[in-house]
Order: sequence, then structure tokens, then C-alpha cells
Amino acid sequence: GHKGMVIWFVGLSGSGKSTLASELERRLYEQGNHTYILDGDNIRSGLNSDLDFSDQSRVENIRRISEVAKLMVDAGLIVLTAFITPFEEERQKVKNLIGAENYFEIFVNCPIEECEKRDVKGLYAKARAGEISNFTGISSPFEEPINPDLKVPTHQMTVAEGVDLILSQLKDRL
Ligand code: GGZ
Repeated sequence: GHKGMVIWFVGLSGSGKSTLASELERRLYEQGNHTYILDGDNIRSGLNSDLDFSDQSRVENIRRISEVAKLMVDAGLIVLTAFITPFEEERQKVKNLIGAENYFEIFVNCPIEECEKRDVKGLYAKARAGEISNFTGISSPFEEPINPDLKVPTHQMTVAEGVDLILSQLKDRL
């Protein structure tokens, strides 16, 4: 039995946020927790389908997600979010809205060179070619988190090691 909380992943496209979130969800579920993942697949396609990748839309994207996450925390869920969340000011607002005691911020600090080398979806190539504008890390800013609860360098560890690290740090917060 746990109280609701938010595990908020921050990082570049291709850094591994969604991969870590789904494996972490699997492990938390095994331990009897009730979880929910918020990511681009279920948020940007629906609730936030009116938003693009301008700075203003990213701010609004994160604002709505944080309000949804807050409702889910009130319902007692462990919410895992996987969004770039490029601005420090927005991350501070999320933390204030959710409450610091229920907020755990994970910086998936894979360097852009490695994200671009992976280029899982071919988006970096398109951004370099000018086919995608406002692309984070190339033509749109990414502000590194100032004080994350944890950093997970996915270029230096396996998914399983990353999730073990998260669970070890999360233990006394669950
Ligand atoms: C960044 C973009 C862009 C641009 C499409 N910039 O790797 P992905 O594909 O699956 O995840 C990225 C996702 C980023 O959306 P977020 O909601 O996480 O961003 S933010 O928190 O800044 O609001 C990427 C895809 O959308 N994508 N165009 N221009 N990522």
C-alpha cells in the first residue's frame, strides 16, 4: 500500500524516458503498486492534440499533464510521466503543484550525441535536414535540470540497471 506520487522523467528525445518508465512500471506492478504512464502516445495524441512544439505549446503541454498527474495522485496512483520537459521554470511549477513530497524527478541524462546516434525514430536526421523545426537540442532549447532527485545515464547502463537504480533510490519514498 502506498500513497500516490509522481515519478517525472526529464530528458531529450531518444534518451530512454519511455523505455525506463515502462520497465519501472512493470517492476512496480510486480510489487503490488497501482501505476499509470503518461506519455506522448496517450497525451499528445488526445488531450493535447491542439499543441505543437513551440515554447508556448510545450509550457501548456506540461501544465495540463501536471494537472492530470495531480488528479491521479489524489486517486492514489503512482504516475510515471515521460516528456522532454525542457524548461526549469515548468519543472518547478510541476513540483509546486504536485507537492515536493509526492514528486520524484529523474533526469535521463544521456548526451545528445548518443541520442542522435541512436535516432530511433529518425527525428534527429529530419531536424538536421530542416524537415522538423523547433527540435529539442538542435533548434529548441533544453535546460538541464538543476536539482533532480536522480540522474540515470542510460548511455552507461542497461535498462535493468537503470530501473534497479531508480528503485533503490525510490524505496523510502514509496
Ligand atoms: C522535440 C519532438 C518534436 C520536436 C516531434 N521537438 O522521441 P519521441 O518523438 O517519441 O519524443 C519526442 C516527443 C516530445 O514531446 P514532449 O511532449 O515530450 O515534449 S515537451 O515536453 O517539450 O512538450 C519526439 C516528438 O515528440 N517530437 N517533434 N520539434 N520532440
